[in-house]
Amino acid sequence: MPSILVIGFLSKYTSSPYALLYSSETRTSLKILENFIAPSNEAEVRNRIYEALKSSGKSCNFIGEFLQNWESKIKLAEKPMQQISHIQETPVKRLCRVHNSITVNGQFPGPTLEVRNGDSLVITAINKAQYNISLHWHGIKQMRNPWADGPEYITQCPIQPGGSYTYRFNIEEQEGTLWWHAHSRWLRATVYGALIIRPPLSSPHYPFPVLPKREITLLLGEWWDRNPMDVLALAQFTGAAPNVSDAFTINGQPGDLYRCSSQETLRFLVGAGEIVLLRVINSGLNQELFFGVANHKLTVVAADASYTKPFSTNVIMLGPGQTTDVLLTADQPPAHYYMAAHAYNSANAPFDNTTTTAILQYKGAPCVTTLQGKSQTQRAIPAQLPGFNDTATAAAFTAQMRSPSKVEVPVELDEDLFFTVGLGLFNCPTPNTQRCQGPNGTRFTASINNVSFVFPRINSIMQAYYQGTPAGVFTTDFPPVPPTPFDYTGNVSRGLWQPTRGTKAYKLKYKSKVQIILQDTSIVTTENHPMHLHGYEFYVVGTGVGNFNPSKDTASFNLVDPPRRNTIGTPPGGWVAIRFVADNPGVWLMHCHIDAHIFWGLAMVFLVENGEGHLQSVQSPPLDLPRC
Ligand SMILES: [Cu+2]
Repeated sequence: MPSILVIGFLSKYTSSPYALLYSSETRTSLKILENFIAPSNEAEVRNRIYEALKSSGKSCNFIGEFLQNWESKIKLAEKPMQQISHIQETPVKRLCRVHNSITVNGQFPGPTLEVRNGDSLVITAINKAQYNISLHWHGIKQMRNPWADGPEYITQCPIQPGGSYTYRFNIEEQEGTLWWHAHSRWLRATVYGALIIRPPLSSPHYPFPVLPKREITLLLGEWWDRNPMDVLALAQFTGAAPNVSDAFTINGQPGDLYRCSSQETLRFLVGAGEIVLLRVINSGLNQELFFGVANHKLTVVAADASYTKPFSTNVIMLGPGQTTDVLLTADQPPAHYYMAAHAYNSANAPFDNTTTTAILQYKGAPCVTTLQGKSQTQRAIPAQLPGFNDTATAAAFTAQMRSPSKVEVPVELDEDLFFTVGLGLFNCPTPNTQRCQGPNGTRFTASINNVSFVFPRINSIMQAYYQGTPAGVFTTDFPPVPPTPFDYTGNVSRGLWQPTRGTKAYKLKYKSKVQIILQDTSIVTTENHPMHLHGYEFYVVGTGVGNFNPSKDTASFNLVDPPRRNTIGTPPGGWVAIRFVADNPGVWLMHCHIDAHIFWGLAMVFLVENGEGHLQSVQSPPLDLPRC
């Protein structure tokens, strides 16, 4: 007979979630988990209950019985729609130290938004922190509604301390895994969470070859053992590269391979033979990541909230901003298996070479008996990940992405844009001073088509455009091609390493058909730059190494079933071609999702003009839109 009944439920929508467990042995109820942080989904809640039972001294066999009989009865409380986001300082202990991290509702990572295609969301962000902040709903198209997109000084002024702003937007024709994060300097290091869009109730099934019994959301993050805003401020002062992170995390937890972490390593329970949908999100700031699960194949079924033609792989690679949904079949002997992520480092630059882990635990995984006669769980089986610089594996993985069937890709182009994407160095009048600690006494910078983007301060670009007051905020002379053509991936003359600064937008006519070649450069270093376009999804029609050659490379484009994404990496020392129809009027940021690069200027803005009439024009701004 099981001796524990779950009589209370966890709610992810209260500030101090808890579970009540009733013990028929002692006829007492046990309130646990009062201090636990961020119950983002049921699997995690089950895991936390398991951990609480373990630390309450129950034997492995007892816990096994509990899992077998009762674990499936634990359910999260039904939602009210998440409505209020209190942005506040919260003590978070990682790597043996407590930091006052900026969080949403005291949770790290922040609450998961679980919605359906067609839902309308109303989310009030109340800023109780000491920093200006804004929130971005990464991958949501925000049709005609740039006001809810979030990047500070692009579509809104940031929410000042003490202020609030209500984001109102609809989910239109989108399903899958997205996420939300702060879009203000480096605050997204701790202000982020998953945004899961399920199919509508009218047709609730996933279009997968097999249907999952469980879903597990994995937010891969980066942790600094100091205030990330100070890391950024130091780099901005010195001009050198910012310090790399001290840990990677899975749902906020570094896992077994870091100091003071293994007690809290996340465990996700799975029954033998079950099919699990893993929603993997790279919410890290600066690092592309390889992810894999020991001894398990992964079947990719979606990326960036677009379904893909299923394919099998041992490992996936995600740049910051990207998401990948995979199906995993629990077809291995009952045991504990590591789920792990570490860097894919494409650049010639320092990086965090640590590995984050969580554990996939089979129900019925055998207990072992220690010499002292205690029962305990087995060690987890390690995951095999590619080498840190294994570009071949990263490229082979990305190359397999396809849309499920034939899609409508723009063929006749109205705009044929060629953007160089890369780093640079600003020379200093007096090299090697405190403010010039970059290579050879310079300051790091980055640019697209030799323009290093400067975020405006007096107004957001969207507000200035809407009000007809662009002067002093932005200009519309962003170049469609590099001002000086050069051998982009060759040995670039030092005279081309220094871009100009500017806040330049590129105008697009409503419904124009756009192609952009994103060409990485070898200035300072070649690198995978995960380029993210706000307000759109685009088709990735081609990619290659070296310099893009239109006469040769265009012929190899996939115009039949290319994958649809919102973030795509330039191969290091190569190019990637994307296409979309500019049917969403407004001001939309395109930028590298490596935060170390965006503040150096690796960004630009598209200004998509209104079409005809109300339904092809930007909506009116909400009354509570923050002012600068
Ligand atoms: Cu970049």
